[in-house]
Amino acid sequence: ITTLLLVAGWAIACVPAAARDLRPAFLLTGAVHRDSQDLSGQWTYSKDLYRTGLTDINGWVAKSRMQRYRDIDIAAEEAKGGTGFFEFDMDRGPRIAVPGAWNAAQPELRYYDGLIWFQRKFKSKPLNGGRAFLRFEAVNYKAYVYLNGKEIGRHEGGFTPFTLEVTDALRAGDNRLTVGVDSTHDAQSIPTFITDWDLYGGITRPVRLVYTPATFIDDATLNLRADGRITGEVRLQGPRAARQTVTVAIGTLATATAVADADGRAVFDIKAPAGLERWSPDSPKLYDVRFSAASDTVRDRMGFRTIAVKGSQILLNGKPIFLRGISLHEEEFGPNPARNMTESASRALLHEIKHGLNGNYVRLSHYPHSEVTVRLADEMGLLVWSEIPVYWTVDWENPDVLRKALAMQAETIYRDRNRASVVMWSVGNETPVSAPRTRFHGAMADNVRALDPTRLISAALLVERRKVNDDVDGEEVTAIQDPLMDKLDVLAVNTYAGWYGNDTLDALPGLKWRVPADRPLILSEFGADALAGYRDDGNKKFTEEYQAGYYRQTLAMAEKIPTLRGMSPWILKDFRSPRREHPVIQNGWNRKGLLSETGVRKQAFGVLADYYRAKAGGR
Ligand code: GCB
Repeated sequence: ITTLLLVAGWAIACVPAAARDLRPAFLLTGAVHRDSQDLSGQWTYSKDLYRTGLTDINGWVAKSRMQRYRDIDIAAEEAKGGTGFFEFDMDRGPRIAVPGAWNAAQPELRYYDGLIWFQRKFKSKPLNGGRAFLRFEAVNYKAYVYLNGKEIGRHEGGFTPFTLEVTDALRAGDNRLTVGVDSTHDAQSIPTFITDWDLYGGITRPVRLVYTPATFIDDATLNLRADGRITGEVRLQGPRAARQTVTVAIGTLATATAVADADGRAVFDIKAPAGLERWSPDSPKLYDVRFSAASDTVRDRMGFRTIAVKGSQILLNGKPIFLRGISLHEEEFGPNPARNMTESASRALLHEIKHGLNGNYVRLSHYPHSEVTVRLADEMGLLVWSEIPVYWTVDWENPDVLRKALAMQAETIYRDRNRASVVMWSVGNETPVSAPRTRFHGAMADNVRALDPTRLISAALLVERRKVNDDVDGEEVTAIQDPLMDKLDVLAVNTYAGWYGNDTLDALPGLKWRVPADRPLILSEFGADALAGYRDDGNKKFTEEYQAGYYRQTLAMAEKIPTLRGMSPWILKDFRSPRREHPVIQNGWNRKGLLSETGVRKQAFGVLADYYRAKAGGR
């Protein structure tokens, strides 16, 4: 039924808000390791600001002349002469690199916000009784997918993968894939149109044609639990899915088998093998894990670790840990980022965190980052905070919006729950407290807990400055006044005292914090803009000296919060934001990076690196 609905309407629209099981119709876990064809490369495109390719006015405008997805050789039709005519031709359109955001591709597309059609022709191999799927890692923000002139599915949400079956629509030989991408955000999208980062429309992550046998492993997951057992599940799809024997092998350490139920679901609950090395940032051990059933095998590289909270401590593999982190947007180094996270781009960024800053943690803000980044975090040893863009303003009372958020959250969890690096799911960023908003986040937190009970839940909350008359008599304190705290494992706050507002830097270490004594707190953000190379004596905002001073004083303040268990200051590098239009300093860039957009270190980089070196015990 889900498949039928998926074809008929929006992939996310078919899931009731109350449903716990938000499993997408197909996951294709481990797709990168499967028999597949990468459709990256040069595609052609056609702008469609008035949405003529989708809008059908009485059947005539769109149908006859403007439907970019028609499977038709326009040049050949025109050569015939006669009365037929077309106002598009995807075969002869301009070229653009996929994956990548269109904003970086052409000056005329820098601030284009709307619908663009993309086309890629490709040859496929014969299926011989097998099945084929198109897997998109991300399309920002809505996608309309057609293969050989037939609609095969739609998706909403700019940062999560979706998989559409094309077994019946695919031709052995030449195929025409057309994707309409609409970057428009509105009051009901997630995020809404109000953010602090670039629009970045397009097919921003790889697209793959994946081949599977008729019965295949769609999902396979394993997790180490605190009690030392490894639990997980495998889900088969296809005519022979029921009652298959499923085998899992963890490197050469252990193998186990389980028998699938009538729905093709097999459950594992095994003792962790003796000699299993725990994954950690210091020792990011990964195992080659293989799941086999019917004639299919799925492999993954997986680490095993536990994460928990005890009192005010965060425990990794049972031991207290301090999160030495930084926040990161998905933007590669360079003056014109295209949000095209290649392995080398991502490695360069994570390398700065791990080895430049002496970090062990990264906040992947404000949305799920590329799969390549999360896999590299596993490989390089960085703990990850993962979030979806439920950010600032959201239409809290709209059940459709909640449904989108829950579906997006589920897509993220299903994508990344085999990544040892991911230790925390965040359910929101800086959303002003109100009853409808807290209900919304509460539903999200319950959803996360149901989908993945093994990881921690957090949210980046706002702090309040207020006067109190009890224990800190008459003094102003910085406090969290948010009922959402009850749903979270780790409290997190964004604080900008000394940047926004009128506090002097000298006042920061003296600010009094009042936070729960028995719960871990992390500073999910603090930061200040500085233009690389703009120097002064330290009193002027936007200079490197001011930013460095701000870091020194904020870190001094942080040292006085007894329950502080980590931080991810804002932000590793300058990033594009159309809301930042100071004509001397910003010109479309948020300058809170410790690195300039091209990777030049500002003074504050050294301040944080020294602090983290000391925290890590001088290593
Ligand atoms: C915040 C937001 C972040 C902004 C940052 C800023 O609190 O979470 O998205 O970019 O502040 O620079 O103001």
